[in-house]
Amino acid sequence: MKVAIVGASGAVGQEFLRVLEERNFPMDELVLFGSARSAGKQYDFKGKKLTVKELKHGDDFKGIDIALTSAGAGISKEFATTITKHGAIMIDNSSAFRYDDDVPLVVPEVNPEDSKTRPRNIIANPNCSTIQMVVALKAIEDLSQIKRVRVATYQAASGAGAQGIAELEQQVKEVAEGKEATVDKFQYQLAMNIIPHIDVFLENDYTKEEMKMNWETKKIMHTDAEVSATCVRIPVARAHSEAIWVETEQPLSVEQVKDAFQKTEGITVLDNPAEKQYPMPLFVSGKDDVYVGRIRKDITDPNSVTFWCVGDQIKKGAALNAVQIAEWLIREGEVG
Ligand code: 11C
Repeated sequence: MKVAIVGASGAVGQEFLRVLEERNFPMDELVLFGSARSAGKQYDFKGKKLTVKELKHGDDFKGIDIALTSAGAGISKEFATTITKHGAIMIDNSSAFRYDDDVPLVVPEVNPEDSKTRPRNIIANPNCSTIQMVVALKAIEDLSQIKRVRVATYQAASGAGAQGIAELEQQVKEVAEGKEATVDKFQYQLAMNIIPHIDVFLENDYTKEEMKMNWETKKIMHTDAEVSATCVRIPVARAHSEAIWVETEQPLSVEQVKDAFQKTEGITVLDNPAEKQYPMPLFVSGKDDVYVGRIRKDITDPNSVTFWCVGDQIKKGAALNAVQIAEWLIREGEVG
């Protein structure tokens, strides 16, 4: 088993290295690719130094079984053929192919079987805010069909990559020192602020990030249920939080929903308000699971429940989900 990481120097690329090592991913060789700027950089993996090779058109992917790619949609589109032409399966973290009918969009806890039909040898990893939500929604959908979802997100700076985290850290220092904050990656100063604007605005006045949650949930869960999202950037480093309201065909009790969450692999329930126990980004950062809490009936509608959901954006929201897809492919004999 030979694995490649494309975009090895980025926040997700670096997390791929950590996740593969942490999970002792079954492989014989790992090859790192990056831009001309990253080429030559060295990273530790299992006690060895690996050097980043420049991503070029050619035959460098001959012999690669799985390529984990996270270098932006433009690079994914430009290099997809180069990466897959010798048989490598490309598990792509960008938005380049998510809405293509011939590319499965996969969250292993929800629709792993979709990975089997991949005519272009590409599997897309969903947007981070969608991934953590659908892991929780699947547990509810298995109890009663979901009719509609409303969600407000509280998204970390890491969604804008390593530079997003660095900018937030710099702004926090600048603000503490009474200086003007440096603004580059985000639309406004994020420290001491929140910004209700992620990605571009579309014709329906939702942002693309908000519509991704709608489009991707439908594709992953094979549902017509509409998702109405408001996506907000908050001054947190690397875990996204979401307040989610779910309307189901049949009314569900809090106990039913909690029990379903508890039985779902990949979910940790942290829900004891009396003891001030609920998920928070500070404590979920670096964790594999999606954490849920504040589970309660929606007082506006007997057929709705509402809960709070937190997941590490770089881990389950990106690198870990892609690696779990790869692990599933190996388990099912789809590769190797
Ligand atoms: C954010 N969700 O938090 C975005 C980052 O489509 O993969 C991931 C964008 C994507 O800014």
